[in-house]
Amino acid sequence: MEMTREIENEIVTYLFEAERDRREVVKVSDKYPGLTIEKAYDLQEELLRRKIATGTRSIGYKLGLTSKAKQQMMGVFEAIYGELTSDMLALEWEQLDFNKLIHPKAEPEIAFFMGEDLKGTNITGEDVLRATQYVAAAIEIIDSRYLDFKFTLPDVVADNCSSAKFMIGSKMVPVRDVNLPEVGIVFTKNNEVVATGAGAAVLGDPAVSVAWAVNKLGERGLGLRKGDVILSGAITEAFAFGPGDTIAAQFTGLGNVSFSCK
Ligand code: 0L1
Ligand code: MG
Repeated sequence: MEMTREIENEIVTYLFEAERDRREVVKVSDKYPGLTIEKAYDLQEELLRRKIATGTRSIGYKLGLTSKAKQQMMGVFEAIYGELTSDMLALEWEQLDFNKLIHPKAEPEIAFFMGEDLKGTNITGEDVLRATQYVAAAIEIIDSRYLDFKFTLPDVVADNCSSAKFMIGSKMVPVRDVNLPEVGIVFTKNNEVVATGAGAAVLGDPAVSVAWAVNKLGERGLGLRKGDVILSGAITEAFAFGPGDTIAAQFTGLGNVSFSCK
């Protein structure tokens, strides 16, 4: 079936309302099996325009499926990217409200803060390091709008890569002061270690991961802007949490970041 403008609008409304109403929905590809990745990125951009019309701001991007384990699990060979908006930024000292989410999971990531614009289709990890001002510890909360977190690659891209919330630790570190692949991380839930990892879990080097996103954005005429925040992609698997849980991540050289859920 041809993906007409009308169908595109219908899908964007479906995903926008599922997120707004905190509702799990049947994945888009069940009704539109011909949905391609490229078309899914068009839908993601349109979803962002809808959100911006409600008053939120675009503040950067996030990477998804950056670990070999997650790519293998989904049978894909490529990462994906989604959009970060100002309403997604959660504060460490405010409890996260479970009632405003569907079935959230938390994962530790490294946040990049851009000191310069960066755009192109041949960008390297070294270019990313040159354009980055600071890096910081981060936790991303993913919350797929699809039933049971089950989807195809185009589905998850259209759903803005399951993005929901993120929080950033208070320590901003100049990017040249840290060896990103070697950053060690201990992830805990209610003071129990649930996973450990290293920055290298993100496509071998988190800066290479960000470069991948810049090149992908470049193919669509987009790029990073000075002041943008970029989440590198998860260093460990994601863990489900609920009311009463506290999640924390300790990063060597980048400090800690944590939140609790009510
Ligand atoms: O941030 C992520 O890695 C999520 C990407 C989408 C896949 C998922 O929801 O697990
Ligand atoms: Mg993530």
